[in-house]
Amino acid sequence: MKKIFLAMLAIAAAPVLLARTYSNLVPQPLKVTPAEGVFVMEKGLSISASDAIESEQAYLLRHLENVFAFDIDLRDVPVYNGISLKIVDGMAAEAYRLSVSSSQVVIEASDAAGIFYGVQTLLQMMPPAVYGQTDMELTRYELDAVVVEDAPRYGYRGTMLDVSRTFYDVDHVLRLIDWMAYHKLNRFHWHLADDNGWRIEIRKYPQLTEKGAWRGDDEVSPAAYGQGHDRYGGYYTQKEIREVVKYAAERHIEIIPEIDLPGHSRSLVGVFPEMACPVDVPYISANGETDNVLCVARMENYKILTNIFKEIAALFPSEYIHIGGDEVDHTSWNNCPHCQALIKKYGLDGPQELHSWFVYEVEDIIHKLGKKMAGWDEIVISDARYDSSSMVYAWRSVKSGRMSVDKGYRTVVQIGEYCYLDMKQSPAERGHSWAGIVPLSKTYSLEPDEILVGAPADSALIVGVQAGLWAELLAWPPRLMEYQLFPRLCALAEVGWSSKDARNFGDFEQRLYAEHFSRLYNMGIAFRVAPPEVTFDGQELQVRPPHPSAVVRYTMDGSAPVASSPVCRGAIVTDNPEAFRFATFFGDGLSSIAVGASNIDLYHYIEPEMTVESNFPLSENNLKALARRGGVGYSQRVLQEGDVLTYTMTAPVECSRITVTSGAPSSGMFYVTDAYVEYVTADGQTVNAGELYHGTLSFEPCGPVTQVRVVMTDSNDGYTAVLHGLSIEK
Ligand code: TNX
Repeated sequence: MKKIFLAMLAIAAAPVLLARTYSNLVPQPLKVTPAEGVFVMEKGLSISASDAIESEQAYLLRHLENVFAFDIDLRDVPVYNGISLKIVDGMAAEAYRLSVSSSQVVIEASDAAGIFYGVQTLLQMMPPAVYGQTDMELTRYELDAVVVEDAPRYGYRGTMLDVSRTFYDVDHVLRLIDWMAYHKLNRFHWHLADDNGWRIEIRKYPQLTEKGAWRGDDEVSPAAYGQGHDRYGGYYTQKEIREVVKYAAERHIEIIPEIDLPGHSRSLVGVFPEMACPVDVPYISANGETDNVLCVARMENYKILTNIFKEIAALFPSEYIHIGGDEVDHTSWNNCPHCQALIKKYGLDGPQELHSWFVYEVEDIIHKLGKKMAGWDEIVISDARYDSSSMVYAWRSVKSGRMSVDKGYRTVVQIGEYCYLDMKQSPAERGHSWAGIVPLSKTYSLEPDEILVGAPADSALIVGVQAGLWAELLAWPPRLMEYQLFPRLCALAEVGWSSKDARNFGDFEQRLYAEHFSRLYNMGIAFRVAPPEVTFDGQELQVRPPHPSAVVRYTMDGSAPVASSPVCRGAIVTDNPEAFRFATFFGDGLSSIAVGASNIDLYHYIEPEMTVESNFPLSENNLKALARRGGVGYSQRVLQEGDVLTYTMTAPVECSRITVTSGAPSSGMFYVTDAYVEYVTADGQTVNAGELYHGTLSFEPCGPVTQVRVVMTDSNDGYTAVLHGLSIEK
């Protein structure tokens, strides 16, 4: 007991006793040496910098202005009692030294990027309002004296955003670039074209954005991922792209554009169907798309790609262009006489080598434009030998990363089980789970050197790490992009920046809770807040907040807590534990998912006998499965208006609530987009229970129920719809 008490005291007391303005930096710097004294920031404060780093000087000024009531002078020569930004010789790329003494603050580096990162560290020593959301008018602020000597572990520290599946406008992208910069991330991988939207204006082919950027009933691509019958989409003009590139460069972020080929090309093939193989064999890609693969043997395609990449090369200063190369369905190639003839002509060993042949051709196009090629790790499955400058993004596994470095390629680590921020953060949350559940601790635990274990490859081939945010599940609910990115992106930033030895998850979490969450909040990010852990011990609900200072609120009626719900301040004695729900709150408006006690049944389900029928194709086994709670059935075609799924009870069922749900069990994809539910009562009444909302409807029947019908009112937007057995509560 005493030991536990002391340990608790240590956790609780440490930040109070030791907190300095430099205590909670993220990512953790290489070396922090405390010094004596404080630097007082007050009226008369100046920031000096030479012309070469004027932009960093202005950036620092803009942020400091968010907290100070007084004006700050800009100088080009250092003054006593000021902040000086200085370019000096002899430091590594991106490295900086930040010295705070009682007389001055000096940031030194050998390049502007280093100065910029020194500025970021200085901002983290300021009140979080420096990021601009909350009002602050300080007349005085004391910085604790310290020397921070810092340099990144990796030169490539990235974030990939898929803007094809969900479109993010320029404003969103610029905000993400700001958030990346605050975390010393320096590569933005812009996934600009995939099956579900072509997002970049190409002057030579205006059709690509006129048609390929939009989905909906009358568009070249039908809606996807639950967008129903809305027309949706968007694209960036070349003018906007230039603005974003410039904005990113000012924040030392390089943008690597990606056009995903030769699979994931539905938005291209939808506009130019002749770019696909001239065969009519159906296939469904890994993402549930059809007609999304380019023909390798159609030489005209390479001319079109050359024209497209020519414009892209001119827009992006990055030395790399990413050409995708992932998840190609081989069906059309296997059936295409031209592709088969090409295989024969060059003696290729099947579709995997045909894939490489395509990548060689595109690599050649990229080289002729003076750029280097990057691609997903499938491009190195075959024995192909691309140019040694080509860069591989390892995403499938640690093993595929090893394969890439073994073959001598520069490799970016974006391995799904750590880096895919579209994965769920806990089982009850939204997201994919094919690469597992990816909580914050999992992302933090990524050790890129792991891909070298058992293989004598050159560790310098690991150029860095990257977070990947795929967007097929991000259109709803609002701001899910931020929820998925943060705080996991903070963890990844630390993996990419901090030295291996400096990394400790407990310490990282402590810094997050003590200060970094407030920074994220002030950056305006709707980050994920972790729910409390709740258990029932037979008498009391035991509530463990995610961290000691977290605010947990609760309800007693099964509803999700809101900002005005009472605060939970300890254990709750109750004989009705099922009714309680808890959530963690942060600031104004951020809250976690609502949870109940994890060790009891929160709902009392009944499982009455029933039969299920449909007037659309569903297998016998699926129909049987749908007669049980938790059972799942996949429609064998796109649902249409007038399709009906009917659950018929063997005897009238008395219950308090019935919930109709749909969508793939793990991800929620392919839910029923347009339908209402009606039920029949024991006395023969038919009652309309309402429309499905994002594939779900819960209702309280007005009497014993004999039948429930799901009636489709329009066509669905996936090649299948995933239906579920009813959940019926006592
Ligand atoms: C795999 S990662 C994909 C994407 C999906 C993602 C979903 C990669 C190169 N391909 O097309 O969006 O999984 O997690």
